[in-house]
Amino acid sequence: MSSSSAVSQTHFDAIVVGAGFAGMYMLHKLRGMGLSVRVYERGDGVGGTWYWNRYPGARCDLESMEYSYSFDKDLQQEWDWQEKYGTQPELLKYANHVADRFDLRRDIVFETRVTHAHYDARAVRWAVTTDGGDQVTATHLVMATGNLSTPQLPKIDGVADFAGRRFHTGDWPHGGVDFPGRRVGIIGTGSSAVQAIPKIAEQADQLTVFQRTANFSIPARHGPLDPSQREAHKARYDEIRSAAYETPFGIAKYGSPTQSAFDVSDAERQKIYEDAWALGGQALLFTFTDLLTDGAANETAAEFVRERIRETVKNPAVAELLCPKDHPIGTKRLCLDSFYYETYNRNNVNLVDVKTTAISRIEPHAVVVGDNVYEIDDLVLATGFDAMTGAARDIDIIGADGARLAERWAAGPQTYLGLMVADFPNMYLITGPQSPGVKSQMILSIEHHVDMIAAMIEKLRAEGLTTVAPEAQAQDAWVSENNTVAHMTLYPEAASWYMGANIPGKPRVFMPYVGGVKQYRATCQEVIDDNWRGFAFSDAG
Ligand code: NA7
Repeated sequence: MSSSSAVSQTHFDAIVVGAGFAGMYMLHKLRGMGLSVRVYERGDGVGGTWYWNRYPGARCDLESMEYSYSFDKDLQQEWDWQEKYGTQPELLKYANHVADRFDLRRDIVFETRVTHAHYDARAVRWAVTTDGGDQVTATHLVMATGNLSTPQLPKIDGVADFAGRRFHTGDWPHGGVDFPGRRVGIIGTGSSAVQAIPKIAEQADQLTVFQRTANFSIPARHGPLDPSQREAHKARYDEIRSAAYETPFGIAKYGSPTQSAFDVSDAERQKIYEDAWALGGQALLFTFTDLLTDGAANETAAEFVRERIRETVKNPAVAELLCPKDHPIGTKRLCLDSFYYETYNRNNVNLVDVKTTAISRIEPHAVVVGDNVYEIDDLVLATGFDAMTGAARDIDIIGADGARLAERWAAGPQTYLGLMVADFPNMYLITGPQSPGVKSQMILSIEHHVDMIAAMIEKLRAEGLTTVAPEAQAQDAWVSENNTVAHMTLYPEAASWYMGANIPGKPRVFMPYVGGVKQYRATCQEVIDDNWRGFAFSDAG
């Protein structure tokens, strides 16, 4: 909880919504500039995604040496990651370490959800209301609300009436859950399920997986981080971080490929895929330039993975059901796993296709699919999130002249650089839609945005101005650029959460910027060098 002196204060230079990795660094940065800051966080601790997603097997799908803060050299030198890919407990420990190290908690109000944020043009202030009854104002409002933070219950009849234990992977009980002796049903086969299924299968009496869309998954090849490798990485940290800025996804390990899948012979291509598969992680997607732009090139990689599935899963019918055939590989988030496909060789695991026949209803003790009744004790919903726009739309945000964010975004998000929204002065998004965010090393993108937001606030201060907001024209051009770039790729072909396709009724618009981190950063730098082209800085007071 915040200190009592902070609690009694009612006006702040900035309010930050969310104390995940974005909110924590924003707080630190603004405090360092001498601003008064209050952070509201709905959990009772820091860490965001890593606070909520505590399901068995939860891990980051990017390697820890890269998926970590770079803003403080001492922090990155003193922290010793133990595993190649951070586990949820390790990532949460890191988040808490950062909160302690920079004394962040004194400005964070936990277990409090922001419900309303209304801009008062006359006062040049945001009025913010919380579910805890706080009514405070701030000159700047920063949405550090995350991209995957609004868990979705599936719209299936009876889901609310399930009488056994019911869990969502994105809101998992803090004490953990034991499954021995239980018949468990899990709905969903996205990244969360792919990580959880092997772990739950090891414990449960019986695990039934309800699969609507088969996803591509690649072995992560996790393991402990060799201390000598860790030290070697640390010795070159600055160089590696800088190299990451020059890559498409902000990941130094995966640089830009240089040749087309058809520049090599079939045998050479096969060998390249085999090497990438042996290496594990996302390497396979970075083998050729055209995997995400050319359907035929993509199909070579997709079929390679299907062959691995058929090789691994002993029952040919189950293997075929697990082979993704309705979207190009990489156009939905590529899953990384540890023995996911192998799990289907266990005799306590059953795969049910709910694409051909959808789940009809959930009964108090069963999932019903057509004529089949699957009796279960526990129901795990690995059904994902209202991604990228859900958290911001959950808050009643009203900008200048009564503009409602939810209405402005009714046909899809509209932003300038994924950072700000026209008519919402002094409201900033960290890794908002139409920025690389989820299509990049998230912490790198968070740091980039936090630094840009801080620079805008600094500019206002230096020039004695009060408000900044994007110009409508600049925003329209960016939205259009975002769509153009997306449609040069295969991404829009998949019914993914990137497209809003997992939420009934949500507009189908491709939301992340996929022109790459390098290009995005170059564009932002040009904007800044051109005196923040497209942003209107003014003295509204
Ligand atoms: P995802 O990737 O959105 O996966 C959700 C899964 O749940 C997916 O397989 C969905 O099938 C399935 N789903 C959702 N609703 C239903 C219904 N009604 N019936 C059957 N199946 C359903 O969420 P995750 O939590 O796994 O991962 C989110 C991100 O977190 C991930 O990309 C990483 O970045 C980390 P569908 O594909 O829609 O047919």
